[in-house]
Amino acid sequence: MGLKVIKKIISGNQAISIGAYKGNARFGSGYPGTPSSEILEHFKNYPNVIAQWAPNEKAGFEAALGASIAGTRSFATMKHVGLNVAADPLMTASYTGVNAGFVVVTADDPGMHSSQNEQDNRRYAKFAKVPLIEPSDPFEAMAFMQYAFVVSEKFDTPVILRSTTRISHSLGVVQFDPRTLDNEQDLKLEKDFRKYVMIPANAILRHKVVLDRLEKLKAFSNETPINKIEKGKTNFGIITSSMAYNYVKELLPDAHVFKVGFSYPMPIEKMREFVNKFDRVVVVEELEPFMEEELKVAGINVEGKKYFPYDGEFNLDIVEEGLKKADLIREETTKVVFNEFELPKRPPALCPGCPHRPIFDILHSLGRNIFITGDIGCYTLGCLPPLSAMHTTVCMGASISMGVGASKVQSEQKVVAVIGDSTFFHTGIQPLIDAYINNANMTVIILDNRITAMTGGQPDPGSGFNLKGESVKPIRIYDLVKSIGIERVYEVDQYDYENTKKFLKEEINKPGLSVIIPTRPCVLAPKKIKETPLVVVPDKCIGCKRCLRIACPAIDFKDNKAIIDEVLCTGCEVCMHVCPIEGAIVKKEEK
Ligand SMILES: Cc1ncc(C[n+]2csc(CCOP(=O)(O)OP(=O)(O)O)c2C)c(N)n1
Repeated sequence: MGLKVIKKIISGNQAISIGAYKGNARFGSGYPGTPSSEILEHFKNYPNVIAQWAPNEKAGFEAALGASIAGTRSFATMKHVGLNVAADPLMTASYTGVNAGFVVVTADDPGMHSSQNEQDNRRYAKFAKVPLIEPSDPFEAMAFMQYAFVVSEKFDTPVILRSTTRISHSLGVVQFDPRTLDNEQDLKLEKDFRKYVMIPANAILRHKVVLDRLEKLKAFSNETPINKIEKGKTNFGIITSSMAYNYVKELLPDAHVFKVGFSYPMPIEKMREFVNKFDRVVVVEELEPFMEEELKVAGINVEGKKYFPYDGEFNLDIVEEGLKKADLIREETTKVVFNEFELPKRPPALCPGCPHRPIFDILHSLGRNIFITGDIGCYTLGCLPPLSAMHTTVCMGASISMGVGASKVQSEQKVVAVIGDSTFFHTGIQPLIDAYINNANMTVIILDNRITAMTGGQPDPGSGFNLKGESVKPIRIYDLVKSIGIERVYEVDQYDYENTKKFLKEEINKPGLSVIIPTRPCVLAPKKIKETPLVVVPDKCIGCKRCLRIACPAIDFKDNKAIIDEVLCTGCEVCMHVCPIEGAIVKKEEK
């Protein structure tokens, strides 16, 4: 009886998880971040696998590396900026190499759909001297992930698999047999002092191994079938990879295309031969001129970024425009037009009932003499008008540490750092220790909604459950902060608006370090909160618009009066507390 072949329409992220499973990976660890989060969420559903969220990407990477050395194929997932957090182990894991296959999945975000920058993580492969594999659709995402484990073991190296938002989140047909190859047993745990203990004496030797491996990888890159030439009829050639490949194929179906799947080290000799066959060769790549630079350094004459932007996500129009500039397309191509009409703009907003809202409204009302260092999470929306209560946002965990610096060098503005619970566990703890040991004069607000809301509600160490949904004893942030030695630590109920406001004002104006933890949970996860909605009593509403300044999507304004959408309202009562007129906003049942 033959094996049943499954054909499914799935996302790139689900395909990566299938590739991992088919590649016999039994351990996956990572930290959520769009567009990578769904990989582990899918992987956890396979039998006999361990899938877990780590508090940050460095911890996730190292857990997976440890599993590899202990003999189990493993992988770590993260968004592109997550690799900055895991860069420290990456650079040295290149030296140690692996035992069982070890793959680092980075999902980059060209266009910054949900990121603070659009760094091109192909550069990390060159920096760490490890191989880089790039799929261009969900089918390849599965197949290349599986292949990545083979490459990892063959060359004794971590392998980076780079996806992008468009590949991770788009759907494609993926055909696979449920459980075929790579059905090997785990390897034995490996103890090898020279290989895994990177004291200088060993690292000096291992660096030479890395350089030698790189030469072997260069040769392999010229041979691997995932670097392939698709013959065409044109007198020019195109070199492309990742999502850009799909646009090229759509716009230039007859072109000779060198499709790169193994992007570092580049298949330079194979490319040299390819380029020599044509009058002109143009490199079409999103973001950085990574391939173009490598080719030019090798003395290969190609064109590229002079026709295409260095920033933003590619789409069909952008690639077409570039190809026209390069004079490779003359006539208009026929395209499906998706956006014939302008879609209304939908600025991001905190959800109705979001427990972050009252805190930012209070901070806003405290005036101009506070400097608010912010962080990354749903609460970053507190920077937008009308709340406008955040003055910096750089990267996860930076709120507290930047606040330390700001509080040390000036005394005119009182410093308040605002950070979420998941972000606090990620990279906020050490900065808080920094604030404590250096006597920072600041207030730290840890918005403990007990979930990683921004990325879709993944559990964090304070949630009380793990990626598999099993209960675990939550870490109480209050206890953690107290254990550092900080004396002024308080939990507050921010729906008790007046008292919270009074307390925050007092604390922020006191000298020294204090930590305030608003404890209301997220209204969406893990349980959707929906209490009795509020209504406006039209006769009492004076149309002052104070309630509009809390930016709740449930509140609108018509005929000079506020109105509340009962379907959206969760009954948090914040609007009722900020309203200056007693009885103008009430619970529906009291009307
Ligand atoms: C290094 C890094 N990893 C992951 C992310 C993606 N990300 C942005 S905010 C965030 C955590 C948000 O959770 P929390 O701090 O609890 O705030 P909430 O969204 O719940 O308000 C994550 C995972 C990122 N921006 N940077």
